[in-house]
Amino acid sequence: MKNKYLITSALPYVNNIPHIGNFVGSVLPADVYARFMRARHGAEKVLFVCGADAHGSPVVISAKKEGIPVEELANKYHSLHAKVFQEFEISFDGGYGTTHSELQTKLVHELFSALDRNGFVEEKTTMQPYSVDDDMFLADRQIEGTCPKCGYEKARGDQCDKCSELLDPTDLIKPYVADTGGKNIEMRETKNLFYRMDLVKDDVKKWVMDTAEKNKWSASAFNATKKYLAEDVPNPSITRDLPWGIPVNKPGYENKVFYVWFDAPWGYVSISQAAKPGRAEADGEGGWADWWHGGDDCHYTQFMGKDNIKFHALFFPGQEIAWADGNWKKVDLLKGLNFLNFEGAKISKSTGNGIFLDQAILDAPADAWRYALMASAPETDDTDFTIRRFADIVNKDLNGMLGNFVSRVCKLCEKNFGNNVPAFKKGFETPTRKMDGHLSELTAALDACEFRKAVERLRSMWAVANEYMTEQAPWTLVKDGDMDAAGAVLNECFQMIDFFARVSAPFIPGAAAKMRDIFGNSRDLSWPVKYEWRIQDGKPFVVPENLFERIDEDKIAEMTAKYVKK
Ligand code: B3M
Ligand code: ZN
Repeated sequence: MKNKYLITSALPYVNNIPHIGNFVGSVLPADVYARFMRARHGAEKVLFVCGADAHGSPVVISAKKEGIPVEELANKYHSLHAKVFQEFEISFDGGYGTTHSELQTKLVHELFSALDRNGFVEEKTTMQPYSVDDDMFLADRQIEGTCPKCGYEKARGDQCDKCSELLDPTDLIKPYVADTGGKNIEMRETKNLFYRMDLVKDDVKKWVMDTAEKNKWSASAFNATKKYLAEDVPNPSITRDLPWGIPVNKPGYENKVFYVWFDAPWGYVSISQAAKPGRAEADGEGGWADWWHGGDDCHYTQFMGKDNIKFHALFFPGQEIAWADGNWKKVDLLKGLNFLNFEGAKISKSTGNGIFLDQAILDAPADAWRYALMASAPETDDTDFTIRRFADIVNKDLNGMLGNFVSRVCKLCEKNFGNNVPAFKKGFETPTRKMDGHLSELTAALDACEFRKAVERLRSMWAVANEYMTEQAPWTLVKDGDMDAAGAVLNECFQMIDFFARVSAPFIPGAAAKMRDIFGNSRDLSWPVKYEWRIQDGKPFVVPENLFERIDEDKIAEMTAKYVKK
C-alpha cells in the first residue's frame, strides 16, 4: 500500500477560458479522482495540484491581440481560470497555482544548471526567422504562411492546423508575421540551447516499458508513447527569443527565455511547493517533498489531453532522469484523454463552436455538468457531446433516478411518520448484496481511473434504490395500515441516501452535501468498504430542496440558439 498520492492535471494556457472539452480532458477527471482518493485514503495523503501555464508564445500573441501587457493578460486569465474552477467545485490543494512565480524560476534555474552540469545541454547556431520591421526573432507561432503539404494559407510555424503536418518555420511558403501580416522577414543566425534528449532516450524507454504496463496505462496512451519512442526526434531547442518567460540562467542568453515546455511540467513541482511548503526533505513532515521525493512510497497519477502525452511520457521524465541526483518522482499512471467534440464538430474558440466554462455555469449548476461530462468522458475515443445528450443525462440519471428517489423518500416519510427516521426491522429485505457488488466494481473502476465504467456503476446503484422502492411500495403498506413494514422500508431508503451521499460525492459534490444535510450536516466523507446502516432509528431529518433541476425543452432551445452554430 502506498502512503502518498500525487495527482496532477495538465496546466491550462493562461490565454483564454477553458471549454468543456479542456475541462473533461484533464481538470475534471483529476478532481473526481482526487476526491475519491481523499475519501478512501485520507485527505492528508493526497496532493492534487494544477495551475496556469503562464508562459509561451500563445500567451504573448493573445496579449498583442487584446492590446494589453503580457503580465496583465496572464493575471487576468489566471483569475478567470481560478474563478470558473471554483464555481465547478474543483478541489485543488493550495488553490489554483501558476508557473509565473519565484518558486518556478528558482526551480527551473536549478533544473537547467543540473542538466548543463550533467552534460545534457548543447549550444547551436541556427537560422531563425527575424521580423525586420519589429526588430525581433519570431517564435514558431508568430510566423504563418502557406503549408507546403496541403496549401492551407494560415499554417503556423510549428504546425499546419488543416492537415496537422508538423512544420519548421523555414518550410512555410510566403511567410508573414502572424500579428501584423508584415512580410519583411529574413532568416538570421542566432544561438540557442538544445536539450540532449538523445542521451536519455534509452533510459526513458526502459522506464516507460517498465512503468506503463505495470500501472495499466490506457492502450491509447501507451501506443502513442511507443510511437514517439520509435520516431527519430531531433534534440529540442529549449531557448526562445521572447520577451516573456523564465529568463535563461546562462551568460550570453540575457535576451532569451526558456521554451515553455521546458518549464511547464515543473510547474507541478513548484505549485506543490507553494501548496505544501513544509520541509524540503522527505522526512514525513507533510511538505511537498513527501510526494516529490517520495519514491516508491508515493503513487503519481497525471491527467492530460492526448496532445500532451509526448511531453509527459518522454520529455518530462527525460528531464527528471537527466537531473540524476534530483531523485524526482516520476509518473506511475498516465491518463491521457481523447478530445470531446461538440454537436459534431471540433470545439474551437476561433470558429465559436463549443461551450466555455464561464458560460456553462450560467446554464446549469456544476453538478449537472460534472456528471454529464464524466458520463461522456472521451476515454477510448473522441466523443461527441450535444445539448440533447446533456439534457438526457441530467433528466434521466440525476433528476429521474437519484433526485426523485431522495425526494420521494423524504416526503413520504415526513407525511406519514414525521421528521424522524422510522425504526429499522431486522430480517426485512435489504438491497445489501446488490449494493456491495456495485460498490466493489465502482471502487475498482475509480482506482483504475476508468470513469465511464464508474458512472455506470453509480447509476446501477441508483437503479437498485428505485427498484427497491417500487417493489416494496411503502405507500401501499401505509394505505394497508402496516406502519411497521412501511417504516422499515423507509429506514432502508434513508440508509441508501446516506450511502449515495458518500459514493456520489466525487462526481456531484454539491448534491452529496445536500444529501448529508438531510441528516443534519453529517459530513463523514470516508469511502465505504461495504453498504452500511449508519443512520440510527429516530434520527431527525429534513426534506431537502430539489437536488437537481430538469433541463426542459425551453432550456434546450435556448442553449441550442446560444451555442450551436448553423
Ligand atoms: N499548457 C497545453 C495545454 O494547455 C499545456 C499543458 C501544460 S502541462 C505541463 O493544452
Ligand atoms: Zn497543411
